[in-house]
Amino acid sequence: MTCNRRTVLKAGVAAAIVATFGSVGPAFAAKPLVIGFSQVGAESEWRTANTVSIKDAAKKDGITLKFADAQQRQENQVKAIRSFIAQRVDIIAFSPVVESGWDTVLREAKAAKIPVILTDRAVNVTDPSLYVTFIGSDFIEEGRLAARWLLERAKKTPDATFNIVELQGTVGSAPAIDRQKGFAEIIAGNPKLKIIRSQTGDFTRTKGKEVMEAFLKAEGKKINVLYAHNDDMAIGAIQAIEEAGMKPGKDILVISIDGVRGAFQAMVAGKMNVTVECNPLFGPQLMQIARDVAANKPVPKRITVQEGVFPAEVAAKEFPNRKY
Ligand code: GZL
Repeated sequence: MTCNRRTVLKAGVAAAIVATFGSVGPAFAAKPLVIGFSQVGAESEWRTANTVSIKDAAKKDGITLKFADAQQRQENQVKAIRSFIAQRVDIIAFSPVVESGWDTVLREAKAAKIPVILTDRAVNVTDPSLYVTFIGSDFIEEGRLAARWLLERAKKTPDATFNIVELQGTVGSAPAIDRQKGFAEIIAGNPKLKIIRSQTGDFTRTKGKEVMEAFLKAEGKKINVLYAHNDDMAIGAIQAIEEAGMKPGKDILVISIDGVRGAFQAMVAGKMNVTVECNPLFGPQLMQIARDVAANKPVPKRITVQEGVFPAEVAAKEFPNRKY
């Protein structure tokens, strides 16, 4: 084909594209999806891994992520969501620091026709249409799994009674409410398993240590078991137990939730007995769901993340495979 004819052909194709799409240039580079994401904070190893998973997945997927860290304060999340609405993002996603107090701002998102995806933690709202779906773990089941491990362990010493102290997560948060519920459900009515103290450590190592120090001062050697709602509080408490001259994992059994690296290191060192996995690596799932929501595809109202239980006996073998 002569150069002249090729030029004429190209001009004809370009004219056809302009006639169809109105232009040849940017129309073909579809606008990237824009997600506004409000994260609880950076309070634990789990949270850090969750943030990395979400940011990496957005980058890999060519999605523009507007990320806001709320430093564990609800008012900062409300502000971030309002800013996302003002910026007309395509999707709002967030991990609500506590369950209640979201109706007003979610109604504003609905009025602005911006779909909302919940991740990690649930909300208590009067109108479930205020969010499209919730991706996260079953915290009640995590509490049950933690208690079932203790139930099995208790069978080995049929005459012993286990006095339990409980380090709860952030007051009013879904994981704290549900991990307490699930654990209590399994030990209910069992005279050998008794919770003698329960207090929030706000999911952080520092507060976990502080509260465990108070428990030890009040109850001392009466304590047989620590049930911590996350590994960071358990790791802080382990320090307090050692400073009190007791052996964590032996004098006081340590049961925890999350399955972060620090927990596996503690189990390999014989200072923690079991951790129930709570998988933070749902960044890729979130991006896929956001694309489906943006394309008006039907999505389930509840998407549960699968996870396991890791007793100390398997920690050394499992540790190299851990991804967070
Ligand atoms: C659970 C998540 C909790 C983790 C903590 O999905 O919300 O918050 O268990 C984190 O480590 O702080």
